[in-house]
Amino acid sequence: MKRTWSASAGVVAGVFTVGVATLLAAVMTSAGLAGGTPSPVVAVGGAFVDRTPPWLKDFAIATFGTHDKAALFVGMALFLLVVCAAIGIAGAQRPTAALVAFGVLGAVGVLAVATRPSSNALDLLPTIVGTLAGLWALSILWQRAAHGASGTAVDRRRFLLGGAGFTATGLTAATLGRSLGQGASRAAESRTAVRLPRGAKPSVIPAGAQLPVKGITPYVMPNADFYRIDTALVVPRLDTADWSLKVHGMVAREVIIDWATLLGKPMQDSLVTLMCVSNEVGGDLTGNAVWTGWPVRELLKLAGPRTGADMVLSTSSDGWTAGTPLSVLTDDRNALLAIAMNGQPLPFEHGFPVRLVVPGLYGYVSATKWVTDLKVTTFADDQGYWTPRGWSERGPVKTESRIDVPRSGERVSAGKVALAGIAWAQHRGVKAVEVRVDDGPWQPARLAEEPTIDSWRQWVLPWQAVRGNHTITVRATDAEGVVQTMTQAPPAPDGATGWHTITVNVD
Ligand SMILES: Nc1nc2c(c(=O)[nH]1)N[C@H]1C(S)=C(S)[C@@H](COP(=O)(O)O)O[C@H]1N2
Ligand SMILES: [Mo]
Repeated sequence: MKRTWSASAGVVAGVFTVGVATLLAAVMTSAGLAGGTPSPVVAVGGAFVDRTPPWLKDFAIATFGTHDKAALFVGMALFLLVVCAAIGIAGAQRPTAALVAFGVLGAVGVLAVATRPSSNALDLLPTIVGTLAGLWALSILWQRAAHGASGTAVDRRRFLLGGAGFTATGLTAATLGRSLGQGASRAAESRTAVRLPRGAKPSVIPAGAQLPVKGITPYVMPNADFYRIDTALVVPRLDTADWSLKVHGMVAREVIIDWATLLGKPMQDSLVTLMCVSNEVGGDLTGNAVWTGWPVRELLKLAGPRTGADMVLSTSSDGWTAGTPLSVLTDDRNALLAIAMNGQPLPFEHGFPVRLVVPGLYGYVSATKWVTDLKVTTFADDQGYWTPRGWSERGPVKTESRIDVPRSGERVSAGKVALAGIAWAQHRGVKAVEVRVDDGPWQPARLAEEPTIDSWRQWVLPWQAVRGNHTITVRATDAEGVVQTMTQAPPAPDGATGWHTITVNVD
């Protein structure tokens, strides 16, 4: 049997397995039969993401940006194809060993599904059925290959037909399964049906918060452009009818609040800049929006936190957690149970129907999307998702600033050029921004209005550009008078520091 024949038999069996399992998983999910993550591809990916060390996460975000999930799936597909080809080739000499190897591959998938949050026995079915289907395809193709590679044209045609049939079926099933999974129509309908209550205190954004500079980051980021970071390989699509949030742990009384009750609470608008701890100096993993929600301190007040508690562990529907200081959720800053983003129900990617938005803390310790559970506890007893993975237990946002205009490496014409960007020191506020050209003196930039200390602040400095290559550096000072440190630190464990520097070409 020719090598390419046996290798392609392995690959085809792999494609067939994934297709069958994906379709079955999607059907079960839409029928409401799944508890956790029945798709082996999503489960293996999720298990991988949960075990990603900080350096690899940094590398992935630095290299692929917000396409890191697509990159992971491509990587997994390539890995699977290579392993399946190898199994196919081995099968030419040792079919039993190869079948066992294929079974082991399936067992890895089953294990991944079984260890995902809230998985049940039924979730294992798609991977098991898919693996059996793959084994069946493999043995059929091997038989035909054994004849076809050396035999008559008829045998050859039978192998090719079989291979094409399994591949086409597998790919169709996978595509169908994916589109079924994304449909999640009940959730989409429930989002469309949301009538947002008017914010009791609508926040007015003064025109002066937005500087008239071409290319500057907009003061308020449109939802479609807002950065997205999370561990969810498939965006959770919850139906408001199924959503509830439970407050328990060190409380006087447990409280469960459902969607209708939450919607009846006095809502409030807050401008808050979210910031990812993985953001490099000069990076774009940050966004500012108007969030509408009910202050979480009001909900916590109903439950009555007991003395000694100092942390709230919030959990999402897909099992992700954040550990936030209780004091930050109960003080007078507006930490919200947010239901809207820039006047729209939360997009699914940003946590529909309800997420936490906490001014002053990085997202990984505060901004739980798809939030369904609040446990009042202590830092001594509980940890958020990223803490055992090498990230700091506490995550206050560090003072930073960024140059948006011109872009680094851009060519500009000599003469008057606007240098502009944003600076942030959430919940402290930005007092000053200074800019340095080459080795010149620090010059104070003009600051836009600051509607709230919880958001970033735009800055601009007119510059008389002269021919040549120039280095531009920016630094901010927070409202407490502390100047942004020049000491360079990587994102892990608690946020990058250093001055953002760009080079421009003036001609
Ligand atoms: N459920 C859930 N919520 C989450 C995360 C997550 O992985 N899962 N990631 C957090 C991190 S690290 C950040 S920076 C913010 C990003 O919010 P965004 O995607 O709406 O911009 O969400 C936070 N909330
Ligand atoms: Mo993050």
